[in-house]
Amino acid sequence: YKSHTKSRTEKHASYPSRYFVPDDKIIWDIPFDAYQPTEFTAPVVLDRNTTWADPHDITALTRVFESFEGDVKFNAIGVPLNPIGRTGLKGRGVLGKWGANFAVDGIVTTLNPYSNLLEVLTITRCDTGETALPGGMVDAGETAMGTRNRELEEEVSVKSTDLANHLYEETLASGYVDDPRNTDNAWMETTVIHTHLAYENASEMQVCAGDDASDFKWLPITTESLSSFYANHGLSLLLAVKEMLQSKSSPIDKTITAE
Ligand code: RP5
Ligand code: MG
Ligand code: MG
Repeated sequence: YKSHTKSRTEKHASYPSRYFVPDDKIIWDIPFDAYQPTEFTAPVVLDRNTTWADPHDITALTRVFESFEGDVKFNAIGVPLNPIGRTGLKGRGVLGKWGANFAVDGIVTTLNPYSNLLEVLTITRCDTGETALPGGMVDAGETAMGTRNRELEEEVSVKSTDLANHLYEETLASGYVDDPRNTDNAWMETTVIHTHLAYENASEMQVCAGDDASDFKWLPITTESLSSFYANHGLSLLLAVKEMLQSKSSPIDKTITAE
């Protein structure tokens, strides 16, 4: 199944410890009688003035629960269940929405002619200090491209006009994110948009970190760098690069690959 490791083992700085979920006890259909996850929903999520959060009383919610992972399952009292399985924590943690919390991530790549390596524009996340793709939550009524453009502007000062002359652009299959903030009842799902630029355009862009990014970096894509990303962003990046290299409209000579 989908990568579901950080959702079970890592935790946000403010989270209590997760109840240990072994590999063979992830899926809900497998009985796990001893399972007693701690309930945790961050005070900011419970605050009535937090506009981006659902009411804590789930019966007061009228919206339909949507997910890229298919029909949402519910427990006996109508609380949505993580589509991949147990995380060792119930409640919403720091996530505002019950069920799926939708985000969009932007992959911006270029081929560095000096190193002959593909490079990706990454941020350092303020919350965990990890290298990540720039991205963020979808605002009400926003399209995926709208979120991508807004988040790139907020986090790395990249404007959609900087990307207009791309050599290649593709939206990847949307789905579950193995995010350390996930719980049994609230989880991240994302849509990834990949844009590949000519080196002359990428190197001329004025990049600057802001909002929930403390730094940025054009990172060479290597086996090592892919394994150090936040959540499953390294895996998303690998799939995006593969898709680009295999596509009919690939801007890159097939003999050149990421290391
Ligand atoms: C991840 O959290 C998504 O892939 C996206 O990168 C990010 C969105 O949350 P914030 O950056 O707004 O914290 O699951
Ligand atoms: Mg953001
Ligand atoms: Mg963000």
